[in-house]
Amino acid sequence: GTLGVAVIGTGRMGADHVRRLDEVVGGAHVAAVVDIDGDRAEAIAGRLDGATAYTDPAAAMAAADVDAVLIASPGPAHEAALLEALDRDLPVLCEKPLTPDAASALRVLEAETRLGHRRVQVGFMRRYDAEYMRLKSLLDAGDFGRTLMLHCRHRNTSTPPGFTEQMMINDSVVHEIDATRWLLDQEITAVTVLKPTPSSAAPGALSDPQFVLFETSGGAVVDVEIFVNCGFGYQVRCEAVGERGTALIGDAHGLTVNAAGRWGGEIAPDFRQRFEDAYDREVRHWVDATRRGLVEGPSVWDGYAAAVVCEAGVRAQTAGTRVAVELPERPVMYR
Ligand code: ISE
Repeated sequence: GTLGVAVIGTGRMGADHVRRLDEVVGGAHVAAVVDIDGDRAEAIAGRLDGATAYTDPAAAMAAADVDAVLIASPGPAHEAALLEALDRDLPVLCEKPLTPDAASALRVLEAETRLGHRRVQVGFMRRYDAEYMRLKSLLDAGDFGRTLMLHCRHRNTSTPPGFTEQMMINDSVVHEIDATRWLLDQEITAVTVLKPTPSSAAPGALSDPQFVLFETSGGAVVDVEIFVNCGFGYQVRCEAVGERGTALIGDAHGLTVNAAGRWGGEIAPDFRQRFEDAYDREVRHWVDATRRGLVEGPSVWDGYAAAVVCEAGVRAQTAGTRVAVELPERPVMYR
């Protein structure tokens, strides 16, 4: 039969993943829908064939028809769900961030290493985006020589209520942290954050945009503009600068239009449209690997390393100075 998945959390991403498992990805079905809002879980489960609604993640994971877990609840709820799934040795796809701080990410890492085998794929979906994949192949091929710098821009139209300055690092820049580690195959060794005078469109006390700088173990420098209330759309760009060439992704994935004396393309309203293919490929890959008894893709180590860098980034936001990243040795299981 197909893989019975419990989807935990039915917010923007969770609801999108339910649709994806139900309509897009073969080989899986939604067996359980979990949300602290029971009515919301009921409403979504009611529209699917053979799905049961729960408010308690543990109860869903205990159900006989649940073979695997997709965690899409808010970051602070991830640790409990991950530990429960690892306790039951269930395969997991966990949305980023793995957890919102390094101590809790380490507890998850320890639980998986105690188990003795990988069970969790972390939802760094940019690794499944066609443009990022091409950039990665290009850099790996080595034609440009060593990569010296990455220039990244990460812009959101606007933030939902309650979006904090720390979330600019933990929820948004965490993608560039993983992309940097993955593209360069290096660790991030230091973070600096500079803040221009905030945009007048920034809500409340949010200092938006910010300029984040990484230094890496191989001597590269990476700059990230994070601008989460830019107002005009969702835009993620990355330009790699090598010794013998540069490559840029993120600009043109839709139509190019000529009209009324202008030339130009479209900008997606949010990440669900911009990275739709990446999410599809990611979830398809997870389902296929899981059905073959494999665990692939970004690991708990990647999630933990990102959490350690995030913590340094959040300190750099308030310190206003360069903060070094202290990463322990990578456990054998993740080499
Ligand atoms: C969100 O959680 C994401 O993952 C998006 O990719 C990112 O652009 C956004 O800033 C986050 O809030």
